[in-house]
Amino acid sequence: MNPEVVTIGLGYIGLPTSALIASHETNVLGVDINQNIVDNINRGKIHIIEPDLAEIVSKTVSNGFFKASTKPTSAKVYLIVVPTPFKGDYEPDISFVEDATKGVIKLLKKGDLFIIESTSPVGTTEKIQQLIYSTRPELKGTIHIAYCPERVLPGNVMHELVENDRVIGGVDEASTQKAISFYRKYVNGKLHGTNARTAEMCKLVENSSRDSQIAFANELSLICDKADINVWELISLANKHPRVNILQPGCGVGGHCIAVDPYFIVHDYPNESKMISTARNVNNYKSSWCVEKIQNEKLQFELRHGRKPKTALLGLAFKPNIDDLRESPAEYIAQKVLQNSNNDEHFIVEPNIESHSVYKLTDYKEAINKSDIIVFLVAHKEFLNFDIDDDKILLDFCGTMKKNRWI
Ligand code: SAJ
Repeated sequence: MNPEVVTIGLGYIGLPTSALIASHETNVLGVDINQNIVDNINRGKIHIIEPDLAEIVSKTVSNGFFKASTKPTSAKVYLIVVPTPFKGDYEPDISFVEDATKGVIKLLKKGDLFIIESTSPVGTTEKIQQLIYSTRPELKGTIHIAYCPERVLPGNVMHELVENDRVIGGVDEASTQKAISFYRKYVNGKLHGTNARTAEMCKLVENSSRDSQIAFANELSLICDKADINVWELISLANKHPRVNILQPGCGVGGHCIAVDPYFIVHDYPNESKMISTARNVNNYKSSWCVEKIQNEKLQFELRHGRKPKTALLGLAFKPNIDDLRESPAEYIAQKVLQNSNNDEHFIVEPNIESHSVYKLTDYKEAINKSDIIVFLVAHKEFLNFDIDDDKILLDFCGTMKKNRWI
């Protein structure tokens, strides 16, 4: 196959993006360092759970438009969709983006389009431009380089990839326009052109904004707990105001985006990002607060009944109705609660995964029936409107029941 598009990274975003492009009868070569992922995709199978993705991958692989490999080959468009983790002390690590770039530098030729989608600190695209031109100076000014962050919601990726607006920032105007005309073939949403630095910051700001808004809701939940006010009712009433839209408190903020991206700003602009950094701290603190509430309730039960309670911890994923445990506050809470305590005092429940590397999972109905204390960590659909005996103690940190004493 002579691919028109090479995507580097076949994860939560790279794989759906590759499949979408291939579904438009464009030859796509998806590249990943993991041989198992590559083999799996070439058999038409997928390694992540995402609605509608399996069908599109199976179809595009079987009709020959989508192929996977561990090595890139020459193409017209290169999309970098690899992770950008931290080194320690929340210092962004762009080495995967650099390595992916190094892997295609020798393949680049005049007229090619090189796009980074990976969430990146401001200035990354310019650094990568330097990297390309320092290795291949003869290409200077002849290729197009742009940054276009993904902004899809896990669980709704195939729809949002097509329908969401995109922000596209080139290292120069010609690059911006070339990238816009590329995405126009696959995206129905509006395509907004800007420069690379603004596009990079835009991605970080979107998720920092959501993190700050969730922090506000989480802070309210702490205040309401002290003030003996039902925070769910309070928020629903405040939101009746035409210009107020408060989000929902939870057991913390997880996932590989909102709990992570704000640090890209805080690390690079520590003196200017006080609010963004405080929001992170509030959301992290909310998880520790939940651990304390659970420990406290277990202790009180023991004092009252002269025996240790059985406790059901409901949900491990980072948000409702998904199987993704990345940066999950619920998993963190379970780990803390189980530390130094007897495992058979607890039932761990996660209906969206079959098994966990550390915990034995229990069916939610069994866990609820057999427990004295029921802790709602994630508002999975299975847990909603579930009738629970009055004699059980409920700790609802995610608003499943909306009426309990704790939030
Ligand atoms: N959460 C709350 N209360 C709320 C909403 C969410 O506590 O009212 C929690 C969730 O339980 C979860 C975390 O926040 O732990 C994040 O969940 P989410 O649904 O807000 O977002 P993600 O991480 O699944 O996806 C986000 C999205 N960004 C925004 O909505 C601004 C998505 O569009 C991005 O593409 C994605 O991050 C990403 O890849 O950056």
